[in-house]
Amino acid sequence: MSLPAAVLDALRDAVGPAHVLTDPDATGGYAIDWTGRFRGRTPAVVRPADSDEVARVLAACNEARVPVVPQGGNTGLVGGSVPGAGEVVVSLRRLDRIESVDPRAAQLTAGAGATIAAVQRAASGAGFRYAVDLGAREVATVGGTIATNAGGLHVLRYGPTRRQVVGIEAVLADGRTIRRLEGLEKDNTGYDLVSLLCGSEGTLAVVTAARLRVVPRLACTVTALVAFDSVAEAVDAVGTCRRDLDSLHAVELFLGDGLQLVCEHLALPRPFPDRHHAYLLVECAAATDPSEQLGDVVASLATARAVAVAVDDARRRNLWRYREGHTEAINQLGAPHKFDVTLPADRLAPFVDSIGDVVRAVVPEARVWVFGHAGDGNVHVNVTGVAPDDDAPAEAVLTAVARAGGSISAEHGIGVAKRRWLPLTRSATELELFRALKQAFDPRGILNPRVLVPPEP
Ligand code: FAD
Ligand code: 2HG
Ligand code: ZN
Repeated sequence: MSLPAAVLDALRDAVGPAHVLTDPDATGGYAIDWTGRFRGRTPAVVRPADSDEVARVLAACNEARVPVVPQGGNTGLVGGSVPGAGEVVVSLRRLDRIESVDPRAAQLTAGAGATIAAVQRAASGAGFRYAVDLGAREVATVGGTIATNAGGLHVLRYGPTRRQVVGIEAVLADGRTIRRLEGLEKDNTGYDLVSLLCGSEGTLAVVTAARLRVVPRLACTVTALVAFDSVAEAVDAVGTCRRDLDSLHAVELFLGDGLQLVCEHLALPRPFPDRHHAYLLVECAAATDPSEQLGDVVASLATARAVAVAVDDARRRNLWRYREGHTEAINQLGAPHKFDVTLPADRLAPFVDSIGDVVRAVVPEARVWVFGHAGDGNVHVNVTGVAPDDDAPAEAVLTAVARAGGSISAEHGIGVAKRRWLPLTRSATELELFRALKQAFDPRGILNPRVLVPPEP
């Protein structure tokens, strides 16, 4: 796992010797994922400062056929940012410049390494908001969220990351750069390369900057936590919220056992004196106070067993802790197997109710946790108590999802974790096109070669 001296020299030449890390003590953190499930090693972490340096780095690696893994915040949950086969890591974090918002266009330009929280702050400073929000906001980057087409908490209102991206600057494997940062909302001049790069998981090009839409900042936000006796009742309530709340901003689902775990591991007080089977976190945001509207709709839910409403920021954050704390609390049980799946709305409740048994039928010792973005039909199935390399949970969960007409990835992408199962929901013809695209963008196959695109059968 060492690099030819000429390649190391070229990398040092491109970014400066201080930004080519080779000491395992310095590179270790770049070679393990957030969950601890995916681990690798790398001969070098290269930290370019701008798109020209990225171009020089990729040209050198391409010339020598050295595979690379692009990396942003390394919060991805499918192993796509980890050098599992000794790849060079190209860290984009130094490309973190954010230009001021153009209020006439409601857009800003951000470097690939800017964090989502920094983009949110920049948007908010100009009276706008960046519509993408997720638990990893302080670390996840613009480039990483574009590469995974990240979803998050407000997809039901604003769509996923792809819908926020007006333009992209990206470097191809051979060092050539494409740049479409003019911010043209309408541009029908052929294939939409910007959209294609969203969700391409670092396999087609390295994103170096993006032109992003921002949305109006809504002055008033109110959040309710509602308890139900069954998942089916909670899912039906999602329909009522979608129909009756025009200010609906987020609808998140979690279950009684997940809440118990979060309360124990994060030392939080229980929200209600009684235990319930399913919980919905419903948030509304509008220019004028939506409390009354949300209160009326919640009061109309005959199946609601308990309700807590929060208007001020501190109390709202406390309610969100019950939902956002799931990822952190589950990780304390040991590296989980994570599945981010979408189901058609009419299959969501039966899926949530049955998936624990489906997994335990093949791995009896497994513990199964389900929570997610109920408004989008997207639930996260986390399985703990299983060895990191055991494929049985993936086989069971992803097959059940495909049978139910769902998608095996709603938001985290395919990465290395799910590549084997991509044919479950993508046809042979689609996969041939995937390979043809990969070949066109990256003929030597140096960009994230173990990620997303399955090899020829
Ligand atoms: P990384 O993890 O560094 O990389 C992810 C993928 O993108 C890899 O394949 C990598 O090679 C590629 N990549 C990274 N940067 C670039 C670039 N500049 N150009 C080309 N390819 C690149 N995800 C959601 O969708 N919704 C959520 O609600 C959500 N919540 C989360 C909460 C927590 C606590 C955690 C830990 C993760 C969560 N995630 C969520 C997953 C993760 O944050 C997202 O996948 C995010 O988009 C990853 O961004 P990153 O900068 O960390 O990318
Ligand atoms: C979330 O919605 C993230 O909180 C992470 O997508 C999900 O931990 C997970 O499985
Ligand atoms: Zn999620």
